Amino acid sequence: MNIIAPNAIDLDAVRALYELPFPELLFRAQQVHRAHHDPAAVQLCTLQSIKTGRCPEDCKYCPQSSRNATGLQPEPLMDTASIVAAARNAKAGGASRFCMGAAWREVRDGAQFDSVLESVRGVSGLGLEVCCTLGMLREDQAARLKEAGCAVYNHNLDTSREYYPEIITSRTYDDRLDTLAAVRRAGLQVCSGGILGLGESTEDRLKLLAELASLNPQPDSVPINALVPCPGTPLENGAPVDPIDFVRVIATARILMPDTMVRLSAGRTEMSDELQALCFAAGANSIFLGEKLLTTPNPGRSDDFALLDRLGMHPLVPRSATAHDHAHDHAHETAEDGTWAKACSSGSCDHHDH
Ligand code: SAM
Ligand code: DTB
Ligand code: SF4
Repeated sequence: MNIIAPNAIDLDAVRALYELPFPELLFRAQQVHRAHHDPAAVQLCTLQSIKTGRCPEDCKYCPQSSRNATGLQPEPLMDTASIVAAARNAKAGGASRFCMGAAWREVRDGAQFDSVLESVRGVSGLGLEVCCTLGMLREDQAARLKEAGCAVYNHNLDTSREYYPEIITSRTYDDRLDTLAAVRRAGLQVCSGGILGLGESTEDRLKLLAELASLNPQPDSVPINALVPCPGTPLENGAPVDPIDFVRVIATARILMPDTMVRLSAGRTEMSDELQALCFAAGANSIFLGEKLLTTPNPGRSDDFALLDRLGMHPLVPRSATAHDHAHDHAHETAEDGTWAKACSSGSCDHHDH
């Protein structure tokens, strides 16, 4: 299957959006956002590193690459019971999606993959949406993940095709696109995004967005990470991304990929509440919840719930978790005045955490 759209998104069109006056860009992003999503709902995902460190890949940003002397304590593949226990905690803490990450170059058939499949079965049995990010994989492996109950596979393009070789040389951009195509063919949802702050230009960021938006179908979720500069990596002194530029990227992603979940991903510990609020206003509608990403810190759960509360926002209830679809098929729920979730604010809904 060709996953590049026949009418690939034109870079000039992406740039024209990105360069709009800020209020106009935000207005347009909000229009798209509320036509396709509940703008007050945020998907809450929890990450679990199920195999940590000693990765053979040379990703310059990554604390888990064996090429980077980061002092990270490597850990072998977690057993299924421990993973399911972590997932149960994540669910109790409010997450609806559980994402398992392994510091692997690629998935290899054998006992370790069988163990991951067993863990996927266990976690999906808890009623959580399961996402895996295990490196490159083939279609038959993706199909086995799906069969075990995995809904989504994360594999990031990370940056533009042109800038990519500055960051990773141990696998190619086309390797990444091949994995995404295999994931799609197997019927899994595609989660693919990138990192800002790798030393890339604005043009590289726009090319990344054009590349993601040209996937056919477009990714179901797009994580936008801000580099977490890790001591011992070549990017340990990476300059922080300009916050307004960051919001522009989120807004442009929202307009280009209307149905996609845009995830405000790594880097939130360095972001103010105000910046995160602007990102939500620009169309971000997903975050990682919990004190840890894979190996680096993330804002605490209670801080995040306090922020959502302060903003009058609420956790997204996944469709799979709803007994009926009265108020959850949000794409058809926009009221005449353009506001959302009227049915739920009546208090009669027992699915949203009001
Ligand atoms: N090894 C698998 C792979 O690379 O596909 C899965 C795990 S890998 C850690 C997942 C993603 O985390 C990377 O593609 C990258 O976008 C992001 N990431 C890793 N280190 C990061 C950092 N220091 N700051 C921000 N994002 C990071
Ligand atoms: C993604 O785009 N970001 C997440 C998830 N997908 C796997 C990972 C962020 C990792 C940040 C560095 C760390 O904690 O090791
Ligand atoms: Fe390995 Fe993934 Fe880190 Fe690259 S990003 S070094 S593939 S764990």
